[in-house]
Amino acid sequence: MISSYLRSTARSFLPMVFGLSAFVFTAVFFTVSPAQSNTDFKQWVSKVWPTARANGISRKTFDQAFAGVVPNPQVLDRAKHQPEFVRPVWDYLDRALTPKRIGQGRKLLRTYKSTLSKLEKRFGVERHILVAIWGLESAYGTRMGDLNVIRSLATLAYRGARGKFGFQQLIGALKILERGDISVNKFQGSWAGAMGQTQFIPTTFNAYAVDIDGDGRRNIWTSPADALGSTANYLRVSKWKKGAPTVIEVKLPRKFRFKYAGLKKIRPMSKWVAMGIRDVDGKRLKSSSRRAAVIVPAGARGPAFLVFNNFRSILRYNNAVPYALAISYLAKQLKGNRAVVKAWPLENLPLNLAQNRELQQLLIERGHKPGEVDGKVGSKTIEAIKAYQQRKGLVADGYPSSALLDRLRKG
Ligand SMILES: [Ca+2]
Repeated sequence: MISSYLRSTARSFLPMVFGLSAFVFTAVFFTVSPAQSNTDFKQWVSKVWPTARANGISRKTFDQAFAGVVPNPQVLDRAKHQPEFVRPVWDYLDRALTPKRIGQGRKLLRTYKSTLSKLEKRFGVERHILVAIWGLESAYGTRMGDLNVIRSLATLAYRGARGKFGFQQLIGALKILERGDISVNKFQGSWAGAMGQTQFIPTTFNAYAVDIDGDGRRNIWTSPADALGSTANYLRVSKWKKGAPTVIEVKLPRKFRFKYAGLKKIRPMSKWVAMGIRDVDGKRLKSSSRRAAVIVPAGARGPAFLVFNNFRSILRYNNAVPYALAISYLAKQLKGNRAVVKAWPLENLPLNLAQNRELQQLLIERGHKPGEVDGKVGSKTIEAIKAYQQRKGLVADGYPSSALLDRLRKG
């Protein structure tokens, strides 16, 4: 998992998983007896009813949804779990862009050719991106999670550290049942309520899911047309632009100043071209007013990319740069284009959670402002690293390497 990168949107806080890894089952979770805790839970459910009713849920739907439902300890366990190690971006891409996933995607492009043509026209989103998201979210509909959605979300709302999220999604989930998009016995998803082939959370589903096959139900579980269409609709509202670039691997000039790199440092292509940025083969890029940012996800020694507005649309689906790179490159490879050219700096391993916290603490002690000491490397931490690197005359790429941590430790 790469959760230190993650601020998900379509799936909220849900970490990027390739299918469902085995749950670590905690046999003894509740400090009170299960019977007592189930009684408490029932009382809690009765307090959910007024809000549900106010949101248009019928008593019948409500009772059916909660019939036999008790808290799920597996869900709480997953919610508490914070991965200690950050997966390197190249490792993430390796797992995402397997020959198997690429091969299956190419086959499905042929199988769903007419549906995809229809979706391209209606939503203005290219087929390769839709299939790439399908491939990464649910391995093309083969790994969707088989937990009872109401049970998972009620558990999070009742006892989880993510109570507010759980409650909001629980009400969203009840609305889905009320509308009849799916029956209660087939209402399944991941531990955090990400559902079906698109892995939408209920509020995303309610806002953006669409019925493409025309049966009156928005079925992202077993209808690939509805799932692909719902993804297309979500990208459309995320301002996807058909025919526009997503990401281009580039070659930075030898003396590139890394203070210009970063997702938020958006400039027109004409500026980047004038700075001497070329495509990865060294060819001149087209100078235009199109806006882009330069990112170096593994630091100055790794590959560099120009990312465009469409890249941001993918980030709205799941706000993690490795995820957006994986989707972009899966789409490229489905199209027959090549993978990332420059070698990743494999020795440049990312720091783990505890090391990132230490790094942030040391940066604060040196007078920098990396934001909260939480082990998560966001834009504030990156900017603080850059400021420190600049002050020390280092290449200011903002990458939290172990060499950098060593240097900070020495003072
Ligand atoms: Ca349908």
